[in-house]
Amino acid sequence: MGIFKRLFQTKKGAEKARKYQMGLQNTTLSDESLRALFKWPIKDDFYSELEETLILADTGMNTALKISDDLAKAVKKKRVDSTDALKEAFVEVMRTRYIPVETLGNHHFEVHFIMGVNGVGKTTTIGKLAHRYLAEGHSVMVIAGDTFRAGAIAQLKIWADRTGAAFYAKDALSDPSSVVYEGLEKAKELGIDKVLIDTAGRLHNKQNLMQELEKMVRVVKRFDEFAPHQRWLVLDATTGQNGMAQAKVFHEVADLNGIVLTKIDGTAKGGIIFAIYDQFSIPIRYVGLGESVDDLEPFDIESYLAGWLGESF
Ligand SMILES: Nc1nc2c(ncn2[C@@H]2O[C@H](COP(=O)(O)OP(=O)(O)O)[C@@H](O)[C@H]2O)c(=O)[nH]1
Ligand SMILES: [Mg+2]
Repeated sequence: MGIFKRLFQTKKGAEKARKYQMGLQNTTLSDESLRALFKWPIKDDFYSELEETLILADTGMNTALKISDDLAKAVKKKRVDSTDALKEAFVEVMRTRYIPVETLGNHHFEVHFIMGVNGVGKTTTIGKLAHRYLAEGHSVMVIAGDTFRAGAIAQLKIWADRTGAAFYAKDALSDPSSVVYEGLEKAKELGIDKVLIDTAGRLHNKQNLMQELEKMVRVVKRFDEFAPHQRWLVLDATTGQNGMAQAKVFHEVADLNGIVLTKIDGTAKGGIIFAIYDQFSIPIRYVGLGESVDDLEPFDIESYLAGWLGESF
């Protein structure tokens, strides 16, 4: 039985992987690249071709070299002698490199800052997350901390209505920190346990961004010294290498502890998340696979790589 078939044997695993596969249909590297490359016995120039292919998938050079080195070592060490064992070694290398061993805290009251430049999918991701958390039995409030455009507030309201999440906003151009303060007061009053805060993504002025976010952080700490618990950067997979610059700025400003990679239902491969992990150790939390409410899946490296390799199972 092939490695991916084996991995997705359980029904739940298979459903999840199929969802990725559908979302990644356009992403799948074409036959000339990864899929064709992963054949035993490997070609003489296998590792340099792998590096090129990974670079085309937006991992950047350093990360491509690291992955390729790790795989070469694993192939030797594990005495790989079949196509399937080769794929398995690749999955294992990627899992080891990019999935941190974490003990996630169990928070009663969990505040999320959802950050990123304009248009990456912050508001949409908040809607999808609200839907997911509500389905898991949590109570959820979304707060319109992006007060820069009235349209952004209205868009968040639509997601709140659609999902049934509680909603807090003030007028456009209100001070985001005061919106957050009042929103959190309301959330406490209602006994909400997951708060999702939408933020403005005006990256062109780093000083402003920093001041605004720092002020918001001070405000949430009045409610919980460990807040904001989740400081996630939303990245648009189609941005490619520019994602690295975005991660750098937001990490400096907000000490990120999660990445959400959106729009991998397009043609982009999203390899930038691995480059970002290599550089800043920020784990990948979720991937956006489309525009509707349930097109958000927890990041699952096996499913992701199955999509990359165009594997069926
Ligand atoms: N195809 C696709 N589109 C997405 C995804 N996430 C967001 N979008 C779209 O990207 C556009 C910008 O999203 P929005 O949430 O307004 O971005 P924001 O400016 O960061 O809040 C909208 O048209 C969304 O429907 C995704 O995972 N896949
Ligand atoms: Mg928005």
